[in-house]
This record gives sequence, C-alpha cells and structure tokens, in this order.
Amino acid sequence: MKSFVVALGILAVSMTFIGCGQQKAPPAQPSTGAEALPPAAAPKIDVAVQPAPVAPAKAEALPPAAKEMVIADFNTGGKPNNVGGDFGSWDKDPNDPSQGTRMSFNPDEKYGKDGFSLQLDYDVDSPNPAYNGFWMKLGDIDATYYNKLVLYIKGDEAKGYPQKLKVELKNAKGEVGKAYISQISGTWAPVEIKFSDFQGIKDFSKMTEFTIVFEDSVSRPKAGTVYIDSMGFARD
Ligand SMILES: [Ca+2]
Repeated sequence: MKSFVVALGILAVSMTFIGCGQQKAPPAQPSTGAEALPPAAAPKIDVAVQPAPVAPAKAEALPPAAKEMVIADFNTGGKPNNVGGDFGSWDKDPNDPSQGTRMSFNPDEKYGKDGFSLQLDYDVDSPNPAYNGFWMKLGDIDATYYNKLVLYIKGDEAKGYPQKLKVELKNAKGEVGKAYISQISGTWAPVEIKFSDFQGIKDFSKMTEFTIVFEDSVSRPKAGTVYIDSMGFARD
C-alpha cells in the first residue's frame, strides 16, 4: 500500500512537470511572418492633377473705386511721385546751353495748403530747333476706369508763362497721345483733358509715362515759368 502511494505521488509530480512544460512552450508563431508579407502599397496621390478648390467669386467684395487717382502732388518735395514713379526734366539737346527746362519744388506757389508744387523754368529761345520739358513715370497703372487727365496749373506773372503747352500720355504698347493745354493763367486753375481728346493713343490699360513739352513753335514767351500740382486721372 505504501509503495502505491509513493508511485501515485511520483506520477502526480511528473504530470505537473509535463503540464508546466506544455504551458512554457513558446507559441508557434513564425517570427518573420510580418516581414515576409509584401509592404503595403501607399496610396498614390498625384498633386499635380488634384486642382485646389476654387473659392466662389464674391461680387460684393469689391469696394467702389475712387473717382480720382492722384499720381503726383509733389508734397514730399522730392521723388518719387505718389505711385512710386521717377520724374525729371529733359532737353532735346543737352549740349545746347541756350535751351532747357529746370525742375524744382516750390513751397510758396502750390495748390492746396501743404507741401510743394512742381516748378518748371523753361527756355526754348535758341538759334537751334528747341523743345524740352518734364517727364514722369506712371508705374504701368491701369487707367481704364478713368476717362480724363486732371492737373492744376499756374503761370508766373513776373517771369512770364506760355499761353500753350503740350502734354503727352504714353502706354506700354508705345502709343503716344498728345493734347494741348491752352487755358493757362496767372492763378491756379484746374485742367481736365478727356482721354478721347488725346490724339494717338487708344489703350489706357498700362500707362507708362506723362510728359510736358515746351516747344519753340508755340511757347510765347520763349522763356518763363509754370507751376504744376495735383496731377492724376479722374472719371466723370
Ligand atoms: Ca502739391
């Protein structure tokens, strides 16, 4: 009887060991199973053919444009003009000392309370053909919203001033529009010239330059001074 109990105990211990061995066995999982699988293909997105969504146009977003655009009020007493454009005087023949236009800024003769006007002292009294004047860049602005050139002008009573002078508007196409100002007096006066009155230019979508021309053929007297201020574009 005693030997039977011992044998039963050995059997129980053996079975316990066998059970433990079965529990401790590592799970039958292939360690390289994940690597063996082909890599999952990333979804291909071709950005170039995926157009960005276009925001719907908002008709009410545009504020009403001002009826006048000031291009040059000369109130800083220097360059550039109000649209960032350079300007200066020019002579047909810089080697002819008997003719020319001199540009300066005048704080006493000006249109409005503050700043300066542009003073142009011209001289076309020469034995040679003579014309000279003033040029100003317009920064390629689109003037199609407007329909006229506006500026203020005054002649100098003491030094004399021309009864007539030519103004030009040029565009990026190379068109040169020409018109004459003939209502100059010894007091500040507004000048308006409709775009349709400029001969030689049709396109006002990309404006490059504004010029003033004193010509020996029309400038009487042949030397004098005019003041210019608040030049720009406007619409009726
Ligand atoms: Ca001014």
